[in-house]
Parts: sequence; C-alpha cells; structure tokens
Amino acid sequence: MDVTYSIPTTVDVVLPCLDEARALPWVLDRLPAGWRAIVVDNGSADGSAEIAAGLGATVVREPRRGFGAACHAGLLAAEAEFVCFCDCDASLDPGLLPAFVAEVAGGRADLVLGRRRPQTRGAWPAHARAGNAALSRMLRRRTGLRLRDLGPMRAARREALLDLSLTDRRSGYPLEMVVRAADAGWRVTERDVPYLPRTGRSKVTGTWRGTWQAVHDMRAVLAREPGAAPGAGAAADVVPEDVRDERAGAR
Ligand SMILES: Nc1nc2c(ncn2[C@@H]2O[C@H](COP(=O)(O)OP(=O)(O)OP(=O)(O)O)[C@@H](O)[C@H]2O)c(=O)[nH]1
Ligand SMILES: [Mg+2]
Repeated sequence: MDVTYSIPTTVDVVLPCLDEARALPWVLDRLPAGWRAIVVDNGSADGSAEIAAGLGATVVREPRRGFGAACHAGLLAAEAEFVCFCDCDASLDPGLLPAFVAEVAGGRADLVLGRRRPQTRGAWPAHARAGNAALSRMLRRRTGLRLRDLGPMRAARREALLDLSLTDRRSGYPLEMVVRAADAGWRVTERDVPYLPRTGRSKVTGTWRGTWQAVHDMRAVLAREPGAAPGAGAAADVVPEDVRDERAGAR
C-alpha cells in the first residue's frame, strides 16, 4: 500500500557557502515555500553573506574553514524537526528536497541521499566520478550499505543527526555521516537528482588538489574503527590549499 504523507513545513535547509554570490539567488529562489534557508557563510570574500541575508536567508557565520565545519554549524543552528543539506553552488536543486523529507517523515528512511545524475559532460568530471565510485565500494565493504553516490544533498531528522556526534570538519563530513548512520542501524536510501554544472569557479571537484584532499579526508573516515575518535587533522582548522591559492590572487 502506498501511503501519501503531507510534507511538513518544519524544515531547515543548511546551505554551506564559500564565495557563492553568483549562485545564491538561484539556490534561494528554489527553496520550497515555508522552509528556512540557513546559509552558513564560511568566510566568503564576495559578499555572499550580505546577498543571502538580503534574500531572506538566515545567515550563520562559521569562521573555521572546511565543508564539514560549515555543515555542522548549520546543523547546530537549525531548530526544525527535519534538516536538509544542499550545496550552495547551483549544482543541485533544493526544490527537489520535499520528496526527500517525505521519505523520512513517512518512516521509509532515516537518511535520504541525492544520487547525482550529471546532466552535461562538464557537470561531474571523470576523476571525481571514479573517486566517488571507489568510495562507495569502500563504504560497502565497511558498512554493508549499497549506495551509488555520497552526494551532498540529504535529509534526516535533526535530533537524530545530532546524536551521530559527527567530528569531521572537512571533506570527510558527508561520508562520516553515512558511516555513523549505518553503524547506528539507520535505513539509508538514495534518490536520483540532476547534477548541473556549478555556477562560479570550482573549488574542489574541478581541481586535482581539492579532489586529493577530499579523498584523503574520506579515507581517514573509513580507516577509523567504529566509535573511534577522529585522527589528527580531521577536525583541524585547515584552509584548503586551493582556497588559499584563490585568496592569494590565483583566481
Ligand atoms: N570547497 C569548500 N567549500 C565550502 C567550504 N565551506 C563551505 N563550502 C561550500 O560547500 C559546498 C560544496 O563545495 P564545492 O566547492 O561546490 O565542492 P564540490 O561540489 O565538491 O566541487 P566544485 O563544485 O567543483 O567546487 C559549496 O556550496 C561551497 O560554497 C570550504 O571550506 N571549502
Ligand atoms: Mg559543487
């Protein structure tokens, strides 16, 4: 029997943001009506925070650099029953999130992930796709979960997420979330989502250095024993080198 559940409007969407001024208007415009956008500004130098605030988002400032630092600051600032995550670079459409939340609210899953389906050649470079596939295989060996992607678009219950006590503050954060969810016996599902070419300059996937750092952080997560503390550096205040380069004028 297929039961239809109404979509709760008590949803906060965490949007980690580092220099995404050009993408923000599109992203915030796609947010489902009545949902709250929490834009976590991770030290942007392009006016992202002001643009987000001007467009009605709640802005949280997280000076400690790192994707995980930004996501976790958003989770701590959230208040709604359900929390979603979505990149803030216009590569993923937050308008698709109600179906994610419906799965959680309807009791069919505890964590829903967006499986990225690239819409154009340039949306997801081959090296990033290959790295992601390798990680999915490692995740399966480590947890038994059969996922085809470890995408950043997600939904879960806020309190349950907090109970996972995630410690990674860099690129390992999304993987750590899935590993700990699996260890806790969560039902993790994935839904296809179109993956669009990002707006603005690539910081991670489109650069070898960014990709290398992401793989490094994620391997560290997988190497950890269940319940173990993070290794040195996983929670460190490290500015990714590619971002340092950008700050130094390489842009
Ligand atoms: N790279 C990076 N992104 C951050 C950071 N803090 C917040 N973000 C945001 O996290 C989201 C994901 O980062 P992206 O740079 O899009 O990473 P990606 O999708 O793997 O790779 P590209 O889109 O090619 O750069 C974006 O919305 C960023 O603005 C940070 O310290 N580093
Ligand atoms: Mg991106």
